[in-house]
Amino acid sequence: MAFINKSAKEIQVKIVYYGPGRGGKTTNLLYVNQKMSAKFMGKMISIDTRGDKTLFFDFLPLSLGKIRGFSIRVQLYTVPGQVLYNESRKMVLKGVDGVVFVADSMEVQREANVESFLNLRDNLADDNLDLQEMPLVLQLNKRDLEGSVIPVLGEETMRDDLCQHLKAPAPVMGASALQGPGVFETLREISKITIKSVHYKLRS
Ligand SMILES: Nc1nc2c(ncn2[C@@H]2O[C@H](COP(=O)(O)OP(=O)(O)OP(=O)(O)O)[C@@H](O)[C@H]2O)c(=O)[nH]1
Ligand SMILES: [Mg+2]
Repeated sequence: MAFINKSAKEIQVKIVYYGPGRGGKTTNLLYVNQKMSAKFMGKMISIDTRGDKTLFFDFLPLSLGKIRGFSIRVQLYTVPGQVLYNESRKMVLKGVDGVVFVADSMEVQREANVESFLNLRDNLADDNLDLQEMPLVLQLNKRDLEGSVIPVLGEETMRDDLCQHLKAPAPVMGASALQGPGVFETLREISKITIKSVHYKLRS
């Protein structure tokens, strides 16, 4: 839930990285944690992981400077993508202000991407939130696999698979969370549209 402290001049927003299991949500946060200057970051916390599977969530708090005199604090969370852990996903989603949907470019994950996107929509609806109104960035991750032996989905196909469930298209970012391209672009975009939306909501 966005939090504005007018006397301390601080705005805090919650951004959740959502998507199918092994799609690269945790890898996004690890990359940010590795590359961002420590003075803009708190400690990254991973609650309950098994191998590279998140069982509950990861958390990374960031300070992104000031807008109109207000300090901007952004809390990044990841959900566990494995189908089994829906209750944990619902818990992590509570009070979300913006979502990065991390889709997996591997062809074998085509259905899992769509299933996870519809699961996001349903879990938001259970909390009286509407996916159509949620600040959202679609990240097409693992683009580094293009040209490798692993069959990869075309960006258009992935975009269409997801955007057919949206009334208005969302920003789409190709990325490789493992190598870095697209990670900060995604973070910048989701931060921008989330803060804009929170600001707008609080004014009206
Ligand atoms: N080639 C490639 N591998 C990636 C990329 N991003 C993540 N991976 C790999 O995919 C595997 C799963 O990544 P995670 O970040 O743990 O995936 P997750 O979405 O957090 O998975 P859950 O926690 O189970 O939901 C790891 O072995 C990563 O190294 C990428 O951009 N390219
Ligand atoms: Mg994870």
